[in-house]
Amino acid sequence: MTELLFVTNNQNKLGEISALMPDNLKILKLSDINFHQDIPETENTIEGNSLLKVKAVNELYKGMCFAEDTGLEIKALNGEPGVRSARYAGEGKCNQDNINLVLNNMKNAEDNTARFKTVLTFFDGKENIQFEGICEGVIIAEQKGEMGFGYDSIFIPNGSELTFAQMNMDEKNKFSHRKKAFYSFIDYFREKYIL
Ligand code: ITT
Repeated sequence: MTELLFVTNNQNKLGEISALMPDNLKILKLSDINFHQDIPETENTIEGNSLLKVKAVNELYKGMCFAEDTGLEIKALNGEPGVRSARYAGEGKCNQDNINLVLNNMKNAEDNTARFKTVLTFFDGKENIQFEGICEGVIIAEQKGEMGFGYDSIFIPNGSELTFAQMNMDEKNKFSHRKKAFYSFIDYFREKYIL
């Protein structure tokens, strides 16, 4: 069976992508190739950090792999937290600190529109190709829901009344930025490798 390494240390992402993976493709985790390092995200764009993750395993792993970087872009905050989504409140701060800072910065905002943007980078053994997925929605004033991760509890995607954190994984995947990027990639992959 064709194997695809998913370069991520985020178990929630792994769960969401695993649920979407076609049956005839096998997903490999970083632990399957004995890669246990943190990958510092040092680029200043989502595209750059997505590429950097794939490059981090290139020396060790020569097979096909993919990685993705995701950011929450809020209009009233000029696209922030964006590429700094994981570190918005500063290095060493936790996810709740990041959420608190967003809610605080949005207190007087008139426009609450926002979007999640995912850029997936696929390395085919020779070259890299990128796929984008966007989910438009709004930021709410108070956290709602217990599921999901990251900023899910303050984001409602357009077309729903629930936050991502009030949805189970299958429901989130109906709207999600990650699913859109992943499906564009899988469409490309199917055509190229005739799955
Ligand atoms: P990697 O190992 O894949 O890099 P990560 O957690 O560092 O995992 P990112 O840099 O792509 O992932 O994501 C930055 C942050 O954006 C992440 O820590 C979450 O707080 C948030 N985030 C990403 N995807 C999200 C989603 O689907 N829903 C809510 N928040 C999300």
